[in-house]
Formats: sequence, C-alpha cells, structure tokens
Amino acid sequence: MTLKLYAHPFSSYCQKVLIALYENGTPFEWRTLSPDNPQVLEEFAALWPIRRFPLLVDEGRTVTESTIIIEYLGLHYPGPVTLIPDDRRAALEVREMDRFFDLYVSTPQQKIVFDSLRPEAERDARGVADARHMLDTAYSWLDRTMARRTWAAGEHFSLADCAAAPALFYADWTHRIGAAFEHVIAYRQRLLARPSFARAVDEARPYRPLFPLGAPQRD
Ligand SMILES: N[C@@H](CCC(=O)N[C@@H](CS)C(=O)NCC(=O)O)C(=O)O
Repeated sequence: MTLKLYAHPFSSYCQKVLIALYENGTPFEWRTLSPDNPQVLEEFAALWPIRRFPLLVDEGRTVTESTIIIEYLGLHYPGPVTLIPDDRRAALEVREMDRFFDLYVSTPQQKIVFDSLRPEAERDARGVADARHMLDTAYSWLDRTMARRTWAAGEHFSLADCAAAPALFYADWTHRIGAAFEHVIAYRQRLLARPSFARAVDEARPYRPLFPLGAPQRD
C-alpha cells in the first residue's frame, strides 16, 4: 500500500477524492484527521502547513488540492473509470465544471457554515447574503445546464461529478435547492445513487451531529 490519505470522512473535499478512489477501487491507507489521533494531526501539519485537507502522500511525495489529487491518481494509478478524458477538449469541459462546483457551490456553502461558527459579533452578514445569492445563481445556471446532461460534463462520470456530489450534498443542507430547480435535484439524486458516493455518504453518517447548522433528517 503506497498511498496514504490524510482526510476526514465528513469533509466535502475529502469525499470528492474518496469518490475517485472508490470509483477505481484504488487501495489506500486512511490517515484520519481527528482529535483522537494527535499523531496523525501532527504529521499532517508538518507535511502541509496550510492545513487544508485532503492530502495525499505517495512514497514520500505529497499531493495537495482535491482536483490535483484526482489528476495525480488518473496519471499514476489509472483504473477502469477515466475521470479526466484523454481528449483535451473534453477534458477542458470537465475541468471547467470542476471549477464551477468548487468555486461557486462549495466556496459559498462553506462561507455560510464557517460564518455560523463565529461568535455573533464577528459574523459577516453581507458576506453570507452574497454567498446565498451566489448559490441561487449557481443553482439556476446548473439547472439549465443539467437539463441536457446525465453527468456534469456530459454522458460520462468524471472529475466534475466527484466535485459536484459533496458540493451539492452539503449545499442543499445549507441553502436548500428550490423545487423549481428540478434538474439540479434530479442530478443530486443520481449522484447519491452512484455507489462510490453512496459509500462516502454512509461512512460519514456517524459524524452528522457535527454539522454546525444542524443536519436534516435526510440525505
Ligand atoms: N481547495 C482545497 C479545499 C480544501 C478544504 O477547504 N478542505 C476543508 C475540509 S472540507 C478544510 O481543510 N477545512 C479546514 C479549515 O478550513 O481549517 C481542495 O480542493 O482540496
């Protein structure tokens, strides 16, 4: 086993990488980031002072950023599911959608959650309102886009769907996807039915009480 993943099962960006690993049955060693494992936390901080997870370590080589980790896995540990197409034009579409989910769904979603963890006096009401507006705008654009697609970048499951699954999962908990966005809701359901993501969701179930806004009684 050469791959070590520093991660937490409830983290959205970790789930993004877990989906890629599970899609291809890639073996790896869990290095679970938890206060119960101070040694793992120490190793992680030494390896990556920025302390954003997940982090992949392959025979001493550290790979940061969920998208780059998935690119790395495709390059060095390819499996039956090609998450970034060989065709460069198709790959561009995949990468564009991957950026969309990270920047315009996950980022505003995290802004709202992190703001809720601040003391009342340090909250950023304007920033949260902007984040909610961004999510509505993103849902609206995505609804038109997904009306014509099965997966984020077309008919093949890809890196963009690895990004989309946890992003839409938690975004819906944080800022509900309105009933009018039927194609986004249907796409989120397709993602939940995908075995790789279903497994990641199941592994994270015990941690739902940690969700700062209160996890709903549903997926
Ligand atoms: N751009 C990074 C984002 C990673 C990220 O924000 N991870 C969260 C967990 S989902 C984290 O490290 N949170 C810890 C913190 O913000 O202190 C990636 O794609 O890997």
